[in-house]
Amino acid sequence: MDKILNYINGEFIESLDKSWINNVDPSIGKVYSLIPDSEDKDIEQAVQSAELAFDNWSNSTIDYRSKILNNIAKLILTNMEDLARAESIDNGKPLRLAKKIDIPRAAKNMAFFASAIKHDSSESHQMNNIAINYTLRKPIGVVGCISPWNLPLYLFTWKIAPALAAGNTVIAKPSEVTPMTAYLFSKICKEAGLPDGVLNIVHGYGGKVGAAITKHPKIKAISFTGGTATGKEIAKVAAPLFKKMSLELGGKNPNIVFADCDFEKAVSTSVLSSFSNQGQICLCGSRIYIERKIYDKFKEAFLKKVKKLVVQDPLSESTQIGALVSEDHMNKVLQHIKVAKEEGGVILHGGERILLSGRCENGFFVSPTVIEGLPHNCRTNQEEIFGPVVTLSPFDKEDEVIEYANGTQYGLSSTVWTKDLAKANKMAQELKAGIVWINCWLVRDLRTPFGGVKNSGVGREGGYYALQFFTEPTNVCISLN
Ligand code: TXE
Repeated sequence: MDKILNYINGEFIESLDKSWINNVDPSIGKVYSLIPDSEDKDIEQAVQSAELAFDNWSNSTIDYRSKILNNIAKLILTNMEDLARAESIDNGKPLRLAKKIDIPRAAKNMAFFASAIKHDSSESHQMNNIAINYTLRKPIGVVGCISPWNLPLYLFTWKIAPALAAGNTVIAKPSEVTPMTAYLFSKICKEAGLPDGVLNIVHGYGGKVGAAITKHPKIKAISFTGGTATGKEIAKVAAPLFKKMSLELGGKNPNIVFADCDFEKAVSTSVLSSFSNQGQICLCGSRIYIERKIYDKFKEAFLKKVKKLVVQDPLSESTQIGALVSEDHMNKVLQHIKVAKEEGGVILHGGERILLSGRCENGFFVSPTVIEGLPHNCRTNQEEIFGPVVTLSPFDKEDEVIEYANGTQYGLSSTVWTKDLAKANKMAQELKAGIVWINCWLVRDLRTPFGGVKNSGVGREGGYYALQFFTEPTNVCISLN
């Protein structure tokens, strides 16, 4: 049985208690590896090594840090096949998706911030002949990065790259549900020449290791992606300790389709925004609002494509829908479908677990599910399901659909389909969301601000926003007299 190890002070070690957690392959429903069941004392060990490494790393040149991050990016691409296969086995996502999206984006995250740090700058403010101010931006110190299971290496590196580029040392925790690529990444970092102690990866349960990171007095900033409920827990602990927090939380994103849209593109992209990664992307458009006059036409065309989606062994090249990430999560999604039926929803397609034959006979597969006939304020349209489940609802007027779209606790992303760009820009003004895609979905420029409003989070990741988060500004004012 493979044993995943912590990466602390450049060493690959077990937890101090030498206890283990089972790691399950969701496509076959069986334990296939073990991860360290770490706790506070393992975090203490990691913080000590991060503290020791901080001076040299933070005082290193930008070119040096950039070179190391680029070495890591190149090694991720060199190890693409192994990393993609590991990600597919650990998460249940199609291997094709891991190869096309997850692993290339992890490399891109490292390369992007290797470049961004070389082009970063800070401002000065002149007070005529009285004084000149300049802003110093210094690394914070030891920072914590906690990431979820849906896009494991993609979101893990999305936090670690800017933290390291800015000169911080890092205590990082991947989800205990999908730890494998974080472990392989730690070996890549060692091979890339990252100095010992600069990055420390500690595996284990969120309530133990994640909580230990959040409360540790020497970890001065927390960058977290995960559920809104967990985000609240983290904020409760970190806020009184005056830690900086970046919280990327849940979403319940509206996908708004007007009659004057590019119909074919709206339908085909909506299939992707509904079911990519088994609907386990915080940016998925799980509430589809369709202008009434094309409702039936859209429903028919959408269902025709959904029915063709291949739910299969994630390692098979033809698979479009893989396994959900765990048995617990599958049961959570199936429970949401049960609630939808109780609320009066009509299941147009799917709605049940799929039992495959052969290798994946015990895997956690759920059919892509399409539901109509629900009011916008029911639980199914209010709560994040985070699985292959979408609802279809008609609307008549713009102000009506704006009210529906904004009518949840979340505000992460929205998608709008219309050829009338004046209308689209008016919608973007009125939608309460951190990201609005117009006639596209998941088109990502890493320089842009990434994050949500309301219960979808606090702060923004991406580009200089991330480098600002991982540094503290000091204003220096020099008299000119
Ligand atoms: O997230 P969790 P999970 C949503 C989605 C999903 C729900 C839970 O609804 O069902 O969140 O998913 C660590 N202190 N999203 O279980 O529990 C945990 O170990 C510190 C949306 O993955 O929030 C893991 O490493 N850390 C999201 C990380 O937090 C704690 C993507 C995320 O775990 C902790 C994923 C604690 N008390 C899920 N408890 C998005 N916006 O992309 C857990 N953790």
